[in-house]
Amino acid sequence: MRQGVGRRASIGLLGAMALGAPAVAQAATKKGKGAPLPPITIYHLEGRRSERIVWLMEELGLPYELKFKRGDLMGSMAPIRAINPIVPMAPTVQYGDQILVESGAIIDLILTRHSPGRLRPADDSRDLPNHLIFMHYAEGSLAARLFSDYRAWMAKPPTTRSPLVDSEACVQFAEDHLTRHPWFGGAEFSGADIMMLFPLNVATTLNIVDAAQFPKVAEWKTRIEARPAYKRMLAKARPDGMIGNLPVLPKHAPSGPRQPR
Ligand SMILES: N[C@@H](CCC(=O)N[C@@H](CS)C(=O)NCC(=O)O)C(=O)O
Repeated sequence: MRQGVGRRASIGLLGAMALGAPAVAQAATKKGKGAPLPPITIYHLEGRRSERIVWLMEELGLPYELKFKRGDLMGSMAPIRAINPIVPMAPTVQYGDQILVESGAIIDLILTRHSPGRLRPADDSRDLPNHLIFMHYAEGSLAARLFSDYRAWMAKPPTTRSPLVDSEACVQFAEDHLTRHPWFGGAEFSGADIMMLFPLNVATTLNIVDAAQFPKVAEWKTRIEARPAYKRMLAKARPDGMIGNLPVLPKHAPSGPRQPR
């Protein structure tokens, strides 16, 4: 079933291709129609990172097809393995005749090519570095360290935190940013917020960090959960709530003395 508001026919009438080089650079910071969107199919696992792409498309009002087997993560993985056997993971997105992976790259592609000026600070703004940092921090540092800490804990419950891999410090970086800015991209909601929600939810729901220590993150989550597009994503992509949860860590990890890195 196709989701979204079916705007494909109305987008991309001019696009950037008709413009000269300087105008293209300028147009990239303005709201515009962007290039025509090819057919998009999002291969999805409920409650997992593929929600980011569903949420993005709902925020932008762009059409997409959503594929998953309700209540069955293994069943949802089967078509992913069929089209993406080497690195089967969610999201995997069919984009015209191309297969896309990496949620950050997919979001970046859709924003820059198909939704210029939306959910991304202007090229010449002070907020663009914030947006880019958190677009990449979400997977490159935060998710990587959270899952590393989580797996280390499950293998051998620690007595003190690792000096090299420290989830608390990673979430604190996010908390500190939110004391200075309302959103991860700075002044306005952006793709960086979409990227950051999954690892921050992992951090607190699996008890990798103590949610009570990060009130700004909690307040940001409340604002995220009030967004109509986020609610539409939940209704379509997580119709029965979370399924297949990983075990929650038994108690909050005791913090050891922090070592120089
Ligand atoms: N960095 C990738 C990570 C994708 C990823 O690992 N997705 C998980 C679900 S959240 C997955 O598909 N895991 C498959 C498996 O564990 O078999 C991204 O951001 O898209």
